[in-house]
Amino acid sequence: DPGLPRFRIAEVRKHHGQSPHPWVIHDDKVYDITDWIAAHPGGDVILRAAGGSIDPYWDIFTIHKADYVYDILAQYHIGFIDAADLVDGRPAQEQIEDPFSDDPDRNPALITMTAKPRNAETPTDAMTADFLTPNDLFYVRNHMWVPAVPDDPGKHTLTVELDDGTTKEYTLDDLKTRFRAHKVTAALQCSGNRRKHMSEGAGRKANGLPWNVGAISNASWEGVLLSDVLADAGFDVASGLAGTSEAKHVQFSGLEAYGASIPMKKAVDPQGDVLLAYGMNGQPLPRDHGFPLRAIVPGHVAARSVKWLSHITLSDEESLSQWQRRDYKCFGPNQTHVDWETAPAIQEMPVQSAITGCKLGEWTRTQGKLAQKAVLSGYAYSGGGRAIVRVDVSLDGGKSWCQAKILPDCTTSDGASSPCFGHGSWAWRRWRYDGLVPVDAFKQVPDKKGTATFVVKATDESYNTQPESHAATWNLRGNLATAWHRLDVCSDC
Ligand code: MTE
Ligand code: MO
Repeated sequence: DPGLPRFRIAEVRKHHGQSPHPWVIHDDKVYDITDWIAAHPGGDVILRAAGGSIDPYWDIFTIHKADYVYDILAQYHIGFIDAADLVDGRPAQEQIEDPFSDDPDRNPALITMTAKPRNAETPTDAMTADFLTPNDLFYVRNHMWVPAVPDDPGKHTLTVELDDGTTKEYTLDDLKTRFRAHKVTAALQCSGNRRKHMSEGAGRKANGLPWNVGAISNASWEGVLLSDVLADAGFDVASGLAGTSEAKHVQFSGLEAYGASIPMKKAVDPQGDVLLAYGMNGQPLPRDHGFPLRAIVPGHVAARSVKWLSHITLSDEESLSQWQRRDYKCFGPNQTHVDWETAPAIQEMPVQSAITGCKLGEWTRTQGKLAQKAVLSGYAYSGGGRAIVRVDVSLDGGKSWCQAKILPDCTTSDGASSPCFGHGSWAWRRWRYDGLVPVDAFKQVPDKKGTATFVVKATDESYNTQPESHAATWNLRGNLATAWHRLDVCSDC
């Protein structure tokens, strides 16, 4: 209705998220969303956009770009933006809030994939320099903006809702003072780690950020046990353990509307070490990693370790979020139009390894043949707390193999540089290999002196090992790219 009133943007701003009548702008139209909030499927995160334009948020939550969403919004249309505030029919760019304007500063050494939202890899030289990745070099995977720091972090509240609907609230101070603190050393790995290799190796582009080897990092986390908090909130942990509770899943939600869930079995497993963490490597959680509180689900895909944790809900159902139901699942290489319901959500991770360092040295002779010294390093990791038992390295493209030395991190033997906390093998293992590359492993390529292909694959304690080819495990979302890591290395190039 073109007869509706015109509003200046300054007027719309007064109808912010805490006002009694929140408004939003979409294109040049103004909507009073007061009555929509309770019905909004994404919850009251919609208030983040109130007082301004909803469009930058819908660029993040692309799920909204559907006709039915516009139809819903149309019911709340109350007016238009005054022509004085429009440029080319839209509110001027500088008048629109940037959802990412409050994101923290980052270490420039991180390899940025996308700035808004922030996605960045650990730089290769820092990958396995330390057993525990320094906090400011830990990879970052944000689907949205980083929620604002609460005025008083100790007052940040976590709401725990049991399956009978009863709720209990804990402030961060409550968690720290009323429960025993635990430390757990655990790697987090994004299910998209090495997706770039999958696309290149299979010769088919998989959808998603083209992560290299750096969407995995390792840290020591400090917090309280999820099962202790559930017990305190009134949940019968023994029934969860026995599998007799009605609640089968523990759903986590973050302040910016991200959500995911884990099976009850993992949540209450006394050896599962699921933490509500507020500390990382002896410091408070950095904002990018979930300050002031996050879930840490060791051995599982990092997508379940929900950051900026504000709600825990026990349910007979998995989280309804798109990240539980419409993403982070794998299908066959032929399945390009998928029925998401037919595959389980990724939880425990498969076995993975990568080469993160490679130095060629001087030429020498071995058994009468010329060979070049090579020093390789990298990581190996498996999910479910399964220990890495062997790392195989090949310097000739997979024809012959040797075993890398697994560094003594996490062990009690002499030379252990870092102890590990927790019941499972949740941390990554670093490996080193000193070897000789036979001269005939370097294939002569025009313009290059010679290229050899180095390969690594790891095996875990269940004798699971990595697939040889990415073609065999290619999937449309490029999840769980765990095929042998092949690295072409050029001598004297
Ligand atoms: N939690 C919230 N609230 N929002 C997010 O975007 N990303 C998930 C998980 N938890 C995410 C989240 C994904 S996909 C990954 S890989 C890890 O956080 C990344 O954790 P990190 O940024 O601390 O490395
Ligand atoms: Mo992820």
